[in-house]
Amino acid sequence: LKPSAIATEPIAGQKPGTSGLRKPTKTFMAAPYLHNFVQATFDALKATGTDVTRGTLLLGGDGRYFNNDAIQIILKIAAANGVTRVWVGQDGLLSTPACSAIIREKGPLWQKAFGAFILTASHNPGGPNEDFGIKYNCENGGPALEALTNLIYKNTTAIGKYAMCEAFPTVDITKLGVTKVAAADGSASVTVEVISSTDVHVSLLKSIFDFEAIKALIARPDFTFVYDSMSGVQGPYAKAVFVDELGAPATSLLNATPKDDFGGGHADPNLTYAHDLVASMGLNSKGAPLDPEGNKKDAGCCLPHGAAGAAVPCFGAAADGDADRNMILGRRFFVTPSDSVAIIAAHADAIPYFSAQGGLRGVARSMPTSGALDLVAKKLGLKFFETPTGWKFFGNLMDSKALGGEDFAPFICGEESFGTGSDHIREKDGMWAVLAWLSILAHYNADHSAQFVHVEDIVRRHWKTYGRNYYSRYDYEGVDLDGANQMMDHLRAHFAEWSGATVDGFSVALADEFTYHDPVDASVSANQGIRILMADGSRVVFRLSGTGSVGATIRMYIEKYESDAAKLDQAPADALAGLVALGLKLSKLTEFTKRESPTVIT
Ligand code: VG1
Ligand code: CO
Repeated sequence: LKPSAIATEPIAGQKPGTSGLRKPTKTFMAAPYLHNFVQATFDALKATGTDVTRGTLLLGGDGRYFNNDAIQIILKIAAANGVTRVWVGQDGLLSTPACSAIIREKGPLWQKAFGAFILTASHNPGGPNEDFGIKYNCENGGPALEALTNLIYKNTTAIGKYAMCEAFPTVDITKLGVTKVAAADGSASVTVEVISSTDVHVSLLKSIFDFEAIKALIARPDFTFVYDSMSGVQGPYAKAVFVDELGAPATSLLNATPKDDFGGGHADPNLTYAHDLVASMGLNSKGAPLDPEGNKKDAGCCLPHGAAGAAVPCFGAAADGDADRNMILGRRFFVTPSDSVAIIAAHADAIPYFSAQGGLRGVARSMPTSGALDLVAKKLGLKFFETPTGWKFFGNLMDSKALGGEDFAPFICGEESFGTGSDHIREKDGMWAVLAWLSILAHYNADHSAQFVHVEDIVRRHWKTYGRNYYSRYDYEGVDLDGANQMMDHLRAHFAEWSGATVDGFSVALADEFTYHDPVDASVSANQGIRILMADGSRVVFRLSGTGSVGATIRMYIEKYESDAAKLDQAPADALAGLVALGLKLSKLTEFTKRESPTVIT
């Protein structure tokens, strides 16, 4: 346990983005890239008063290439920095929501985790030629706030040495159990415990949802569903929840064995990347039914007429690499993430966690997420917040009471990027969202002899009540950074003149750059996206992604609100065409980036 001080030099570009530091795997594998970042984090923790010698450090990742080597390296650095207890997920696996749950729930006070290193680049592809990532979560279970990530970054720019116990043994992380490593003179010791990856999170979910009701739904002979873990970390959780707890057949699970390259796929649950699932739910990559007449032909719940004549399940869902995202599909029906969070909020009483606390009190969405949630908040009289992109901003709202402010809990929040969750943890939770939808389905279908109420029926009913927020996101991935910055500067230089003007027939109420004033800690986050807001509530928003690892990704978000009952059934692409054209014209996107079309439309 003798720490060595190893000389190192700053490495440029170690600035955590929207959710941690993500870079090509090869960059991370080249020592001391990971070492510098981990040491910079420990230095930041010490400088901000976290005593890492007490409590436990949690360690695990989404199983991507380099996951387990990184764990052994971090163990050596943690030991040298005075950490005395570590929990490691079995096989090195821990989903992002499970980490948040374990930090919050596991252990008696003296053992409680003070934080976690989560090894993931989330929805970015994995493998030796793809991306790796690391992020630090704090003792509330949420991602480190900007004050801490800025300090970590600052430390990486000035680092001169890192500490490492080079003789620390390689710990077998495949078997549950405790390894105690003691100094030769007995003066110090480090306890590494390999823990179940799934237990804590699954018990938490069982305390939130009515598993018996969901079990009864799944047991219906006419109910079928598929869940695609996309070869990410969700597989073991999906087995534990759906098969072991809810009695679903193992054949309901797709890609449920974690792979270090996610099977060569892009573990991002959307209409483009989850193509197999999407096709098996009877949909094309635009979210439109492959057989538009299919649902009318099918009586009861789930009968044939899917892709290639296969049976189309009643319900489908998918997770991303680190299992914090979700995609919700009905039979031949795609639920936009913005609608999903609004509909879950509107049905919160179908979930015991909320009904037992006297009902939902607060909701929040990220700025680019559609206004569907706002309408629910208004109607139900809920506290409502609009935050910048990234889950860390929701945490302060959930913790408001603990921080001496108002109590907004119980709380639901979501992002357009397939992220949904509540204040049961401080990360988005892919499994939670799916169980929320199954709870809603169980609620509508408690009478097993009645006509089955589908996901599509529930969503259409919602639109009838609240109106429909047509929504789409255009992603331009891997564009030249200079071009992307020039485009944003061009928008910045011009939005003032569009405010209040009529542009191409659109009446622009306000065009600005979103700045967030955190109502809890009064921190200010500027430059959170340029928005062009129309008088009728329609919007076009531009942002640069903060999760890419090379070049830039431009995101253009388009939204149109429609309350006319006769116009609720348009193809989103048609409903949004005028706004897309306006956004492309005002931003001069093609001129600045030379891109004629987006990489992905979600
Ligand atoms: C993207 C999404 C954002 C999400 C973030 C992390 O960020 O837009 O909503 O919170 O990814 O998700 P950006 O900066 O690239 O737009 V995950 O599942 O990759 O941790
Ligand atoms: Co993720």
